[in-house]
Amino acid sequence: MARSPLELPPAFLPEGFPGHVDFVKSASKLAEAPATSLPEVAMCGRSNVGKSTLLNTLCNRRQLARVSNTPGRTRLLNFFEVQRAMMFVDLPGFGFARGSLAEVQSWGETIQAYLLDRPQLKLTLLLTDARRLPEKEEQELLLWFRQTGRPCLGVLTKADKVSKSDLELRRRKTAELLFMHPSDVIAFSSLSRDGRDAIWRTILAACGVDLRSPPASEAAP
Ligand SMILES: Nc1nc2c(ncn2[C@@H]2O[C@H](COP(=O)(O)OP(=O)(O)O)[C@@H](O)[C@H]2O)c(=O)[nH]1
Ligand SMILES: [Mg+2]
Repeated sequence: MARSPLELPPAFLPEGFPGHVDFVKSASKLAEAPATSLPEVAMCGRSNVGKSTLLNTLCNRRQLARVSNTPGRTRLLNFFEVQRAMMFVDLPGFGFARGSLAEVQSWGETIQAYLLDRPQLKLTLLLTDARRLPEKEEQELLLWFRQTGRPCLGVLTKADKVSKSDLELRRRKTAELLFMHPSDVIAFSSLSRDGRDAIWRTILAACGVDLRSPPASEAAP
């Protein structure tokens, strides 16, 4: 099978990383996204799949999820600055036909506009629940997203909810159903933190961030 585009050299990951994480803002449309050029990583998936929890675990924080799970913010794009080196973007969850049809379409358009037109987007994490295989909605999103030519990493959330042997089968089947290379789907659990470092290494490589060198803003002039 062809080599996965995400199979990059392992990135250096220091103990206790990341030290700084700040909520920047919520945006209801692309035009409201923060005007920075930091590389961005988006968390995409159904409501309740574990997007905010993944963001929390990656950042070793508890209250970040509170920000993205605040009523009124769950339908917005929430931007977090990480280590002054990159942005994490918690996207609104899809798959809930709550609200009017016009509202649902408008969130879909906002998400698609962001995924398609945001130049600094370096990696999209597509989350699916380990207990259920991807459905038409996720497959359609992936087929559409592949046409953009942008990199995507699959994350199988709540890995602690299925047995170890079942998990590996589900990981491979998920990759197949999402038209992805098997090594581009990582199983993750917020309880055991399994998968956290592998996801981080992919993020750092995709963002071109090497933690051995200081961020550009702190480098000597
Ligand atoms: N057991 C377990 N529960 C999880 C995991 N990730 C998320 N959850 C739970 O799933 C629910 C939804 O998570 P949340 O992050 O709010 O999902 P979001 O709507 O995609 O942001 C919460 O009750 C989380 O505690 C996980 O890895 N393991
Ligand atoms: Mg959330």
